[in-house]
Amino acid sequence: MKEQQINQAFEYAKTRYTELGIDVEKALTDLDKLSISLHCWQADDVSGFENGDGELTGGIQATGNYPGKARTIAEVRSDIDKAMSLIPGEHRVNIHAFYGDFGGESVDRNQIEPKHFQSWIDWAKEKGYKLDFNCTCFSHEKSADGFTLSHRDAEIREFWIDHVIRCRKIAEEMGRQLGSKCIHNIWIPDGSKDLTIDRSLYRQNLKDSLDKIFEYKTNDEYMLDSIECKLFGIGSESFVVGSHEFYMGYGIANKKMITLDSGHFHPTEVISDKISSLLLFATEIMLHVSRGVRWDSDHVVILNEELQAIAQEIIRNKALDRVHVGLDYFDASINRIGAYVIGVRATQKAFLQALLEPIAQLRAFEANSQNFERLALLEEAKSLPWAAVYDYYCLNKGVVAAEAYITDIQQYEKDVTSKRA
Ligand code: RNT
Ligand code: ZN
Repeated sequence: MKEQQINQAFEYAKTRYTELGIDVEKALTDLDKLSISLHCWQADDVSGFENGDGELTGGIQATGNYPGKARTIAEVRSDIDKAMSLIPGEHRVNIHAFYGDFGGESVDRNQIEPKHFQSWIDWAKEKGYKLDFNCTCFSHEKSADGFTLSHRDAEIREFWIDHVIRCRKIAEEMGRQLGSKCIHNIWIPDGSKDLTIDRSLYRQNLKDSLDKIFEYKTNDEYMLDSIECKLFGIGSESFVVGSHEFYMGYGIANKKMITLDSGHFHPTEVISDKISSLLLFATEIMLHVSRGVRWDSDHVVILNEELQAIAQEIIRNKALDRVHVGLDYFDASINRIGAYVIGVRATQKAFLQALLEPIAQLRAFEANSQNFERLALLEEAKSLPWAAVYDYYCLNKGVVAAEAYITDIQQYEKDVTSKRA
């Protein structure tokens, strides 16, 4: 698409939105505030860089064997840089503990320290990214039987408590050095394939472990804690210790942020409808935007109805500054850099659509019980020229507009990823 074309289409879009009382420039300023946390684990199928066998366990799976997966930290960073160059705006990178820069040494999870993440911090500083962080309580011999913080064995629980506290300290250091609060998210795989009798024992253990973890007080200028629930995983179909009720209760009672992952509920249950409830009781929330398909919770994010609903709920609630948006999916069957770019651009488009909604008019219809009018305007809003506004946003940010990123990624594949054995 030519620059002139983009500008012309934008001018038309602006006129159209103005007719509806919508300020396009304001929408663009707001969109620019949406800093999306890009998960580092799409680049290498959640393998990490420890010295082990790298087998992914914990009820999550990256299926597919598309060539070109990142094999080193340098390759992950290069792929993320490439993806970032095709995404307008300023964003964050979400790192997992097993992506530490261990320099070829075996460093167990209860030995990691901020120094193992200094090269990530330096890279982020250089590129202008902010960082988020996660403890890694899976793909490890001490999680092999499916339990970590809720384990029956106190020694195993202690190991993981130690790991998570270390991770919170690392997150604190990331936030301090980068001058932006780092969110440390706790997700554990704990659960079982089949009927479990003593559910309360595991949940009591998890509660006690979390209490111990949070006894270490971090500086909340530098980091924020979040906890993530799940309904079921692969191999933990019948019981998951950290259910929605568990973390919702724990988070509200202990003032910890709750992470809602869009793939972590019953296939017909959506997180968009949880946002307005949660925001009444929590100051901030974290999202793992994903796309569940049947049994899988982690397909590449696309511009579907639920993504649009998530964005609408945040914008209609004026909660852009209270909801942290991160992505979480891993598709090993397509070009992995392409997977990043598709997901982030889809998320931005959903937010832009929401920012361009004729909300005042819709609210007025609703208050007047004009429900036909409300539905009709919602339908019309879907086909307003928001895409022209997104193209213009890309152009303004010096990023290729529309489908042009496809050839860019093909070129990177040709030059870089296809050469990886
Ligand atoms: C797993 C959770 C969790 C992970 C990452 C790798 O179901 O969604 O957030 O995807 O920690
Ligand atoms: Zn998640």
